[in-house]
Amino acid sequence: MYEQVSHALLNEILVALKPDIIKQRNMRYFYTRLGANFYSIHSLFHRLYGERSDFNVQMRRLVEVMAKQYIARPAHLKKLDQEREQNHTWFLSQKWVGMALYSDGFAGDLKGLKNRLHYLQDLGINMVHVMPILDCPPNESDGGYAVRDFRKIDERIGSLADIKALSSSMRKRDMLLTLDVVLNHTSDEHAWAKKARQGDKTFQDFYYVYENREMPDIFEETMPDIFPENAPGSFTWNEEMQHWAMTSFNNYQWDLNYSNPAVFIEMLDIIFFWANQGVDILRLDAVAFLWKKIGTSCQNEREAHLILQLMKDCCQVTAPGVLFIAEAIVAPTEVTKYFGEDAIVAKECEIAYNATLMALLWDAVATKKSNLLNQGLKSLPQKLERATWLNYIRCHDDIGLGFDDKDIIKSGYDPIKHRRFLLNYLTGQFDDSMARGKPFGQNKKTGDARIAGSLASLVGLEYAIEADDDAAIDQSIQCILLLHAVTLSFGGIPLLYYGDEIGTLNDYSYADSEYKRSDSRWLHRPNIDWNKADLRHQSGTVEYRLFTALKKMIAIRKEIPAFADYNGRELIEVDNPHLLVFSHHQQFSFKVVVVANFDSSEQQMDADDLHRMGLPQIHAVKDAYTGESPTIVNEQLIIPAYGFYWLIE
Ligand code: OTU
Repeated sequence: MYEQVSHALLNEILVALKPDIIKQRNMRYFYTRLGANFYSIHSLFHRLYGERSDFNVQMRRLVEVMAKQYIARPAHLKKLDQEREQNHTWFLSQKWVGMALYSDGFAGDLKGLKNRLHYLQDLGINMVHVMPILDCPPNESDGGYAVRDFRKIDERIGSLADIKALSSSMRKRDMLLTLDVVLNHTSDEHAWAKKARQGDKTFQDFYYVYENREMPDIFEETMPDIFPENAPGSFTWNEEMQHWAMTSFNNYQWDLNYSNPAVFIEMLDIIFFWANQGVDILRLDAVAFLWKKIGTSCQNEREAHLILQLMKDCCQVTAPGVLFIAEAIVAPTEVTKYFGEDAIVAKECEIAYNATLMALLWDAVATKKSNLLNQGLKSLPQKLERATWLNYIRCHDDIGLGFDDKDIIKSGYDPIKHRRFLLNYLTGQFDDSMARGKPFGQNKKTGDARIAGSLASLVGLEYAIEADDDAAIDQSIQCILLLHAVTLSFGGIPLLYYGDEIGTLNDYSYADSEYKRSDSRWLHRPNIDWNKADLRHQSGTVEYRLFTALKKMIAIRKEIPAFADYNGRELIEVDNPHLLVFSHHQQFSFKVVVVANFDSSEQQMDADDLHRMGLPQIHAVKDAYTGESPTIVNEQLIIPAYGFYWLIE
């Protein structure tokens, strides 16, 4: 019955669209895909907005946007859509290796980035997440996440023509382009917010605005502070509008109201706009926050998932080759839901940030032990088959210690004391810690705190260079490589962070800027010093040692099909608290066993263990990274300090 209703509506919509669309040829794929997805699109839209009297009008507008953007989609991208539909697990391959970078910090602007693509290619990077580039206010921009115009590029960084040139140059090099769509909020200077401020009710409905504190007070009872130091509370009074606006993040970032279908349709149109510029992957920012409900934390609500499912289904019709990354820095049990639930293929986002692994790796660095890492990974739910992780060590944000208290307890620690230890260790407050992080987002109410700092400075390289301590320099380099050896072999797309490939240290200059001073994340958003980067050609330098080793590691990863992410990873428990051991097995490819030692001294593992991991010929085993046999003494596999193996037979 319901199916018939939705079918009748589809026909009605298509008839209404006809005069405009009938002139267009090649709508065949659009119609086929719309037919295949309409039932789902209609049900989701109905679940979200079915109560409204203008439901059918909004539904028609939704299909109109899909059709118009399909017509606008360039032919070469339509061809790519078809190729990817046919090879729909293409992104699970081990050949993808990503890097996130700011185009200005990395190369001045978009033109500069295009000129530096060869550097990335040389390292082996073939997926680039270009951090936010859209028009935003010059100062109150949250590093580009407070967007003023979703269709305009920040003039300081470039133009739409530059992005087109960049994307076509990347396409020729077989590199994927990733850009952000900031779904949850706009800058308070966005045209919608300006109209809302001037009293336009239509646009006030785009946000959560209230004339008195009644609703804000109720919401704030359960909404956590995201930026407790810079922007406590979740609402901001606007003098001009004489209303409160919901601002989960900074007070100049107004939360969009997705209970209004007009907001959904506008944002979908923006997704298509960027898909049509040749972007391969869209990073959907802060997806956990998309639905607000009184009495909840306003994160991970069921409706937030429905919105993402609807976006995905609509994208399947108009630009099916485009993938979504879920940026959901949430509990391990929540994060896998952003791939989609109850579905064999991902029905929300194909890719998600693996913040769990990231935080656990930092625990292993600080404790030199792998017990919580192992425990946390055990608790990470299985994901869907057509879905994959972005595995990273550092990114432009802070390190949140978001692991589960239960896992901390199971690992033998007290949650409060252990988190305090990690914060103190990573901010260098112990004598034996060489880490140079800074606290971020300290919350006096909850005692919670996160950590900022560059990878190199966090693992002690900054300290070691200052102290002119060669052994400590060696150790820091080894630790950087160890961490990459894990993200490159875990299963999923490794995402390096720009500068880490040459050991870029903390950048303290942000303290000079009045607008950055209070946000310690700027500590690790560097401007690349290309004179230093050139030292990568000079043997013996830190830059050379890191760059050449990572380049080699990336090249080898690409040659090991077992690293493709077909959910074949198995965590292996061994009798040594410093080791992380896991294997990948796949039906038609050989097996690989990864062994990582987080301790600063050499460790051993029973070589017999390799038997049960599926590598029976112990003496025929080779480390794929060095190409040599690993050291085995008295039937013990020897793993050097901060060493790792990628063992194959
Ligand atoms: C994201 O952050 C971005 O990565 C941040 O750079 C932005 O400031 C923020 O959104 C607002 O646009 O929303 O789902 O430090 O990890 O805010 C998680 C906390 C997010 C970030 C968190 C994150």
